[in-house]
Amino acid sequence: MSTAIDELETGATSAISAATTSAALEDVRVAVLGRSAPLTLQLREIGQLPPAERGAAGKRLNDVRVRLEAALTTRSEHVAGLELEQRLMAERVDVTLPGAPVPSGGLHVLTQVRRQLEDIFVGLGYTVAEGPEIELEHYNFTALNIPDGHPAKGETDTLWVGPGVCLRTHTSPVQARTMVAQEPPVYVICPGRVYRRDTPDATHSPIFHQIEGLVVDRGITLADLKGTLQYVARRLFGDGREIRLRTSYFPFTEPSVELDVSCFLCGGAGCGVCKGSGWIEMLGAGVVDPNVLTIAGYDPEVWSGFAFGMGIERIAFLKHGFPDLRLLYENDLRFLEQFPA
Ligand code: 2NM
Repeated sequence: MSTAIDELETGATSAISAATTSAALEDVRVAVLGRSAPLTLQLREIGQLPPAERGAAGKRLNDVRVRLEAALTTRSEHVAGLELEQRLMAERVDVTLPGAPVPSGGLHVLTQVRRQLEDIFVGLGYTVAEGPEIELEHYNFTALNIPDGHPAKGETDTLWVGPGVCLRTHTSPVQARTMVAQEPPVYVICPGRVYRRDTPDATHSPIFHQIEGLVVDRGITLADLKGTLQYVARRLFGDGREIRLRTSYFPFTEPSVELDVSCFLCGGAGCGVCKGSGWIEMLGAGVVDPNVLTIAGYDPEVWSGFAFGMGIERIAFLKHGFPDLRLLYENDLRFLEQFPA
């Protein structure tokens, strides 16, 4: 019996050491110390032994049991440590790995062109002024020498909000307000959204964007306008560009001109973009009409100025050559992503 118990203990001890998972160790525990384990059965049968043998046999079996329980506890702690280590290895996170990419937005191509224009003029010493999009008739028309009955004031071109109040049809009213608010010299540009009664198509939009500029100082002439805008055209479209002025008409300037820039595609030889002329219209401009200065409270005998206005959409179109203005407003990423910034 002594030998059998020794063998049982040896076998149980090595089964305990061999278990490498807590599940396997639990199976061993049931097999070694469970209700139907040999050791348990033997302990239960001690009562059957002759009374003289009971004490020694009971102590012997119980010692084995205590040692096996201790071995199970020790092994169980070891296995728990192993399992924790395995889990930590399996669940390890490499915090140095790059994260999932987050797509980042960019500036709309109109914003890019507007800022480029602002940078050019700020570099020349101009300041940037803004004003209301809902404008008084006075600043949108009257102060700009646009008389009652002028077609631009009519229902067909202007969106009237109420009597004497409209959505501004250009950013010139910001310049009219600037003149009222400050004494010359004035070097200002006015970027912003403007509104006209137009049916949208590839080249028209009822809402578009302008940058207008105004200079008022002593001795300003058409030559200052020409030199300034030649510099701007070359900054925008490249050093090789030429400009030309064609006579035009605006109510607020006299003389008035339209400024063409030599075609960026053919360089002036004539192509599809410039429709064979070699020139592309870039903006309107002129020497500020003395009436406009007078309405603003400036003495036209002392001060003179030039002004100009351009469509930002048009400049963006001339720079990038896309086929349809409406692409600028549809927010189709396939279009917008072609102008990363
Ligand atoms: C243009 C063309 C020519 C212009 C004039 C003024 C003001 F306020 F000084 F009278 N602002 N903008 C102007 C002149 C605008 O746009 C085609």
